[in-house]
Amino acid sequence: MFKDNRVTKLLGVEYPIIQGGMAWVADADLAAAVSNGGGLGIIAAANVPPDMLEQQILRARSLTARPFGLNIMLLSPTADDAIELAALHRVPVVTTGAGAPGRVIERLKPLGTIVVPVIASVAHARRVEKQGADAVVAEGTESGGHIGESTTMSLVPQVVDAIGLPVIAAGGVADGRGIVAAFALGAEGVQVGTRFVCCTECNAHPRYKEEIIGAGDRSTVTTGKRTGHPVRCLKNKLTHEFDKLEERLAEIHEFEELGAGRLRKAVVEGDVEWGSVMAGQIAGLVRDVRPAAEIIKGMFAEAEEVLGKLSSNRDWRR
Ligand code: TUI
Repeated sequence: MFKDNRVTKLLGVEYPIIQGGMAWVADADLAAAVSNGGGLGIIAAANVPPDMLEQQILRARSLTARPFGLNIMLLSPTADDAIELAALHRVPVVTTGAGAPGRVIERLKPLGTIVVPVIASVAHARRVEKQGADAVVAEGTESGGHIGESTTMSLVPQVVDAIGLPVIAAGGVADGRGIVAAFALGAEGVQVGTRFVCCTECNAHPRYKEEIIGAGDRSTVTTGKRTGHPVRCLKNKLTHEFDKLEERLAEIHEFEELGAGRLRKAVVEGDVEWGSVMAGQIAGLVRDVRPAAEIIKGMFAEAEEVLGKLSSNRDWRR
């Protein structure tokens, strides 16, 4: 049911699942593991200096013969360098986040690159369709990191009805039930972030993974709402400080100063108290660290099982 649709054809993958372009987390090792597992692995360009990003692209090529992608965070000061590296190395797929991807589409589409913007509203979905995007990731507010306001449940069907492009659902998907739910809303693929942080091949600090495994349904919080760039992460001492800024209606620069370097602190140094432990609301469902290929196979096997039980009216709960 899930393995042959517009998304698998477009991306040249076995399963319609792509890995979120998680800054500091999504390196060549993680991307290659996801691609080798039959999904689309993604290298995150945000915060990576151009020479290191080039090394990451070459490393991914050496670790997998399958397609992989590059995520370009449009607010990043090195976004234009990342676009040029994607062009130079003919990276098959580029996803974009946190902004308007017009310049990415203009530069890369003529080279045959598949461009898949991450969007958080119907208006933005319509705009990128007109600009020539190949598909969109509709990202609900359940997601980790920088988020929009709509939930996956309400965003996905509205985007599906508004555009003709394939829609990939993101936010709140970490198992087979989430895949079935996304497809029921009209999505033809899923983007998964938080679940892939807890895979064997992910180089995030072990304490980062442990925090996600220890999380429950109410463990995340949205920080920086006042800045216009809200970010979802696990509650800790840092988010408590952000709450205080929010309460006293602090200036934007105070948020920026408190937030500087915090994601690196969590992912690389493992400082899960004072670092920014970005994760989605579905963190509470993640219970173990397993190889990426196993996660992907398990998710789609469960999706088939759930679908079979739903259509035969049997109790599908575990
Ligand atoms: O980009 C993301 N998620 C991210 S980026 C990121 S890196 C970061 N590091 C430190 C502080 C803040 C961020 C962590 N997580 N997701 C894709 C996404 N894009 N979500 C929402 C949007 C979005 C928002 C507004 C896309 C477009 C947009 O406006 C477009 C327009 O045309 O105005």
